[in-house]
Amino acid sequence: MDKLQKLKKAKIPGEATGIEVRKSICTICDPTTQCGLDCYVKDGRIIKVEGSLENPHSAGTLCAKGAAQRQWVYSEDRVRTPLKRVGPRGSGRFEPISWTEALDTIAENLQKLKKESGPESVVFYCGYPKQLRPFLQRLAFQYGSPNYCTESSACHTAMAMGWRLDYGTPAAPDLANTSCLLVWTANPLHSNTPTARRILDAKERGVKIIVVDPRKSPTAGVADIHLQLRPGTDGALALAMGNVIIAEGLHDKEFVAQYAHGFEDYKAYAATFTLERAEQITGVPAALIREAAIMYATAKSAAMQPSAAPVVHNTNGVQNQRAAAALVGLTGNFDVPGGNVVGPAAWLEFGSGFVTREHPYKMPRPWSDMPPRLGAQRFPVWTEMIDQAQAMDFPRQVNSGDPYPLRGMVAFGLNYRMFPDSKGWLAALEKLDFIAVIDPMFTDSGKYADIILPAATSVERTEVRAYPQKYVVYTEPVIEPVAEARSDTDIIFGLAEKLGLDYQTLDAEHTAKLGGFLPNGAPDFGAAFDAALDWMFQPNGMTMAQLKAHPGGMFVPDPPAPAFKKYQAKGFPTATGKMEFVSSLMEKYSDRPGIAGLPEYNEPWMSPVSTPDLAADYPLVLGTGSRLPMFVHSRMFRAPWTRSLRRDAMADLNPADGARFGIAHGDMVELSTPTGVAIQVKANLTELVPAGVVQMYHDYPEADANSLIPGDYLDPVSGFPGYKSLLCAVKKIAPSAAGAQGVAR
Ligand SMILES: Nc1nc2c(c(=O)[nH]1)N[C@H]1C(S)=C(S)[C@@H](COP(=O)(O)OP(=O)(O)OC[C@H]3O[C@@H](n4cnc5c(=O)[nH]c(N)nc54)[C@H](O)[C@@H]3O)O[C@H]1N2
Ligand SMILES: Nc1nc2c(c(=O)[nH]1)N[C@H]1C(S)=C(S)[C@@H](COP(=O)(O)OP(=O)(O)OC[C@H]3O[C@@H](n4cnc5c(=O)[nH]c(N)nc54)[C@H](O)[C@@H]3O)O[C@H]1N2
Ligand SMILES: [Mo]
Repeated sequence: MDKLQKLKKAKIPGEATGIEVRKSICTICDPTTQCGLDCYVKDGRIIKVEGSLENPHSAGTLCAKGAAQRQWVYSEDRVRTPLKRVGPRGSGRFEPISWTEALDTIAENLQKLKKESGPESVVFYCGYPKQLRPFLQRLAFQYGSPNYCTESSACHTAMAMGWRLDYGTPAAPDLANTSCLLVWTANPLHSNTPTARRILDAKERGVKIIVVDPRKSPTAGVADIHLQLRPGTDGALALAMGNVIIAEGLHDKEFVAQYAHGFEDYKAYAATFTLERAEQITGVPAALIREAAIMYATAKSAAMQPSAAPVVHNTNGVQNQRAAAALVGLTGNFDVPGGNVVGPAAWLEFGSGFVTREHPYKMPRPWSDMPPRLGAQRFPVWTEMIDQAQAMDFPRQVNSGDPYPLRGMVAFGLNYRMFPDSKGWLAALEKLDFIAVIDPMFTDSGKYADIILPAATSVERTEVRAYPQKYVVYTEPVIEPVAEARSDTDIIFGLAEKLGLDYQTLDAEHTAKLGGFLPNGAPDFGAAFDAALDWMFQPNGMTMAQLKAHPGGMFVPDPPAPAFKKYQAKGFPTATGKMEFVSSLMEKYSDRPGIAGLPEYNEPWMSPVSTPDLAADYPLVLGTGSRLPMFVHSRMFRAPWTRSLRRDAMADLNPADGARFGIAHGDMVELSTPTGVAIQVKANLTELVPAGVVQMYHDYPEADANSLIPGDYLDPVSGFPGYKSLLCAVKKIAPSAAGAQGVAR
């Protein structure tokens, strides 16, 4: 082989090989991860990807999903052109159409629905993607619909609500400076590689680590203390820890006296959670609860690492989250170095140490100017706190027409299988008069749309990301869009133009800069994107031109110096101006079941304790969706590399339960819940899950865990589903084809 061929084979970049390294961002998984991506491009195609070394967040790493980037970008399942449905809903029969026809069709239908049933009859939905959100929210509100909702109806927001009900604001763990880390609860070793690395670094520095988790997760594996609780009992555990801390006199007396509201009531309530009672409820040995409480309260500084999901994926989720978060203030760890710190929310509400004008951009009109949004009657606490509609109420409102009919949907990244009672969700979707779906992939949800538009992936579009290291990256497309794909924001700008909305008016200066290109000039959507971001980033003095000059990213210039205990001067952004052990907002709605001023503990609605009759037939606790490292919701099943890492839909079952129910590793089992629905999966016997608990990953197209969960199994505070704790039964239906293979992980 000659030298050049060798260089080409080794994919060495350079003039001779024609291989160029271009910077992008992997957006396959979630925004707190999103690793820097070095794309090796030759002849307009990505031939290899690596992690960007200079990115301080991901530090050159990529996970299995990121490494399969090319299989995602060049997937057979990509939508190649705009499509018009020609068969019945769900048939999958579509015909290619032009972009002009597609956008015109969507605009005509939206205008028609607005005229006939009001703009509120159209739902603007965004699934997993994040970058387009401020733009879509603005589009919805300018069109006049309050029904802007996202996958955050099931992710992150309820956790933030828990913190905000206590403190008025979330507070992030100061991992770099802490001496004790309480992980309540997350498993970043599977879900978030940059955070995993920081936790392992902390471990090496000698930081004490406590992990709360029903499973022996890899993160629990590095803990000094593992509190292995029964799913959904977080509130009881937290209240018992609070009780130990107060009884031992380890609480911050000055903080609770001066800066907290309702401490005496909390103290009295927590006192009912004795160690014995807590052990009975949670299954965690009393001595271990006590040891963890004392370790956390006596550490020089202690930080709590929450997650967007597991605690709040329970019917008492927000209350449980409040009880856990209350320990931070109780022990004087709120807004102090090494504790949980309050910083400004930056781009896409992701704390990066700088301020933006994102909020005014996405809220061009107040809620009071629009009809009530989805979920407003059913989830009033959510509605008072969150600038979005609660999508969990979608099936109910479609079916009842109460308080008004819903008739249309424009959805960026829609997956009906992420919602509880997924089949009911799909049935509601089918009833709409008009659906447009925008997705890079031809999906099962897309088959129900009238129009499908092909979305570009992150490597085909401009991407802007801000990281907690106060680092911002602006990336240009590294390849031409696959077939006719367009970026989500271009599609939104295009729709705004067709709808004749005054979308680009930001302020006089920026409107002038845009030269009034909308609605009559030749649209330059790239310029519109940059101008909008320039406007949003302006308070911080950072411009897109500056960012473009640093393709791998740059540190935020002159970020404000971190300040601590800001509440001493400003108070807390709550109704009382104090940290609220008793929440004023929750008290307002405390006549409703499951809502109370104190962070009360309630059993999961379905559990061996709350519904013993059901438990006689459904003896196991079902948790769904604990993250697997190779999949991310519905996305990576379609990539052969990642799918090969776990080929079959499997439910995790403790070997003791295997023995109890006569199930061997690899057997086909029927997994059913009191809904009467059952799915067929393989049994994965593993010590990862405790006896009595079954864990099933969600979003498998062939075995949909969400079809097992009732649609109204929702936390009344947030509307979040109780994905992590209900009841189920397992029954062997066929022996393993390969025979028992012993215990696997
Ligand atoms: N049972 C159970 N259910 C759960 C959970 C659980 O733990 N258990 N977790 C919940 C949580 S926390 C979350 S966040 C949700 C996630 O739920 P979803 O957000 O629905 O996640 P996905 O199905 O992966 O993504 C939706 C669609 O977005 C598309 N997409 C990807 N990138 C882009 C893009 O750049 N542009 C556009 N337009 N589309 C794109 C994908 O192709 C996919 O079709 O699931 C929730 N559902
Ligand atoms: N590889 C991969 N990474 C992902 C995702 C993915 O799908 N795949 N999804 C992304 C998204 S959308 C999110 S929201 C995050 C979630 O990130 P994480 O929260 O870190 O991940 P999970 O596995 O959902 O939950 C963490 C742990 O919660 C435990 N758990 C289950 N039920 C309960 C309970 O009732 N109480 C307590 N205290 N713990 C419980 C589980 O055993 C699990 O080990 O991950 C993100 N990262
Ligand atoms: Mo999530």
